[in-house]
Amino acid sequence: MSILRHDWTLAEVQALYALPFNDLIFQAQTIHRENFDPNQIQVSSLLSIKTGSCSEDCGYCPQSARYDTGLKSESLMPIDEVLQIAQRAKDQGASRFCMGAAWRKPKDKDIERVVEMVQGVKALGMETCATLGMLTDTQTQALKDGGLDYYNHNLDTSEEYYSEVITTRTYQDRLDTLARVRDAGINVCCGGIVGMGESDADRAKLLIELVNLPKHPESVPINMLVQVEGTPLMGTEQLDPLIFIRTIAVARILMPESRVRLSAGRSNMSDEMQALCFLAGANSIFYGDKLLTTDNPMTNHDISLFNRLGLHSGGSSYAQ
Ligand code: SAM
Ligand code: DTB
Ligand code: SF4
Repeated sequence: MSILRHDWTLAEVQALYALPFNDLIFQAQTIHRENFDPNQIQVSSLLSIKTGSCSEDCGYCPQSARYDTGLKSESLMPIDEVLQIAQRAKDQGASRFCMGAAWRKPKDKDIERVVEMVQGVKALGMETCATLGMLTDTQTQALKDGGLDYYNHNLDTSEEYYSEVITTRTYQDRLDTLARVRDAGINVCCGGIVGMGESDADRAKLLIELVNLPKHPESVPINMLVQVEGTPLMGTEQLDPLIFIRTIAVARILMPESRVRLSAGRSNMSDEMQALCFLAGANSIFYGDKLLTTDNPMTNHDISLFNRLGLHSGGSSYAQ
């Protein structure tokens, strides 16, 4: 067990980022081994249950109605279709099923349908996660009562850089939804995106925001921006992959007991880069050929990568 701190300073986090790479990875891997089985990776599968036509202006997102990305919009998927896809994901080895919807905030009648999906997915014996945008207290409670295990709601970046990327909702809106989810007793999945043109300080500040939440999020997805034609962030200068790996390592050190998820962007990463991310303390991935609307590595490829690295997805999550 590690000490869980909520008082990291910018100088301390920047000092971690500035360590020689080998020292940083050694520190992260040491902490990782104190808290987890180092060869076990949790696998989640994602499904977009409602696609596109979103009113928000998130500059990275192919699903915003404001950008012409050629994406075909789809209304809320029928429950039986969702359950068929969840069963397939389970058969392929996913332990958690995450349902994503392109909403600013759901309507109460949408929540009723999502609750039925949650109940159905749980009945298949999978953990459930949803990411539906901003929630009210009543909606959060309805999801909790329906058995939702995790809610994903990302802070995305530092508070300062946030307004460069999104103008239609505030950082505080996101913190408010996260507080509702935490207070309702649902596990929190919260992380961000790097490679959006943010500075080193912005990346450090995002991690400090996450660590300074009243409780560390149980899951911390670290996404590498997937650049999509038509979105404002298309053409952003590529982030040095070593800085991405450092971000994973710093997240591991700051949040020793959280699942750090190597999330979007794996399709553009080499096997060797992903191996370094696992060495740096990532112990969760999105599994399945699609993220929400963009490509993810083929399942066969991930199975072969796990075999080559001696990783497994089952068994105990924590170090004995
Ligand atoms: N609409 C809801 C919301 O934004 O809260 C839920 C779905 S939204 C697509 C979930 C998350 O996906 C975003 O917060 C963002 O972190 C991530 N995301 C979206 N587009 C991405 C991209 N192009 N690259 C990396 N991550 C992305
Ligand atoms: C998260 O942090 N990453 C996932 C999940 N939470 C919902 C989404 C990634 C989306 C990538 C772009 C797309 O496929 O549309
Ligand atoms: Fe809408 Fe979510 Fe995409 Fe933002 S990230 S445009 S809220 S779907």
